[in-house]
Amino acid sequence: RKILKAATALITVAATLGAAPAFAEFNARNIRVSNGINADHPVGNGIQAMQKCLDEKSGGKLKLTAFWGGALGGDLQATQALRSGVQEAVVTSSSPLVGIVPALGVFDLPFLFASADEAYKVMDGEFGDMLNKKLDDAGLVNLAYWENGFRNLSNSKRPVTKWEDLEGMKVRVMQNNVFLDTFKNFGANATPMAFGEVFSALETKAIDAQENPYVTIDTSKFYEVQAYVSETKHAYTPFLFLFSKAIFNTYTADEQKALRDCAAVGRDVERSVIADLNKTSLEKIQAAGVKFNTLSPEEHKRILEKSQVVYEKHKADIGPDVVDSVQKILADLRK
Ligand code: TF8
Repeated sequence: RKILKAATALITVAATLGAAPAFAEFNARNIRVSNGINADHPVGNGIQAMQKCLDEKSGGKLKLTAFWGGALGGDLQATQALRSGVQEAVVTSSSPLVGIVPALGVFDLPFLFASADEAYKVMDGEFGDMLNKKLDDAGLVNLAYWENGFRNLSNSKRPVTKWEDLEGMKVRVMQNNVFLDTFKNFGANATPMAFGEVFSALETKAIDAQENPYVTIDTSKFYEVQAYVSETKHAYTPFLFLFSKAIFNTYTADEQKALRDCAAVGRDVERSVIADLNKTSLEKIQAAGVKFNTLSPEEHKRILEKSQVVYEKHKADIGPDVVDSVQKILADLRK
């Protein structure tokens, strides 16, 4: 009888353990998140929201520690650290990673997306999942597609109202062949350069121009060393919230799920802060004396058409199926 009693007690304990403790499957984890941009970029708001969500789900066990301004290295360097399992996470543009996953180059194609909404539908749907599989094969778990956003051109020379204005302009581009060819095709003197070097290259006039979303021109202070900003919206760049697959695989299923779910919560906050800040950032840039112009609809159409050669040139590298697939999704969305 004693044995029976003991056994029953044990079963009761086991049942209680199995049912209750919400935080049983969470271990204390310190997750370093590398960022090339600065803490006041909306990614900062996204990470705060993600942390709050993780606190609730993990009882404070999963902790994000964000590093800013490329303190842990640039996009590519940090991503390689994830692949070799020495660093947990990075928020990076997709563009510098095309050497690892060529299909990511699809996002670099000029004028691919006409609106942020189109980009969200493509990234958050099956197409985004398909690219996530390719990232996974390369040792990278993409928790969610965050936003870098629509890119605009700033320079120290002249207003750019038509593509001929770019003739001979020294434009810094990301280390990415689609961007390189897009700007070469306009007649610019395109120079690939890591993001961390851009501010001083603009300041010393080693380069004339760079292109990034308004929010980055604001938070990375490029407006201090530029005289003109032109709304070109020539490309939309996603941010990927990447996790080291080697490290992710050592986490429990609950931890993995919490990270994915909370990365989506952070994504929504980050995107909405960008939507608000786009306007405020542009106002701040103009208030600092930078002259602003948009492109006329006719010129926008002309530039878009001139850029189609870049699609032809890079389709084979990106993967013809990948390019065809995104174009089909976009055509359906535009019906
Ligand atoms: C670029 C990108 C960067 C981001 C950031 C470093 O121009 O747009 O702003 O990738 O994370 O290099």
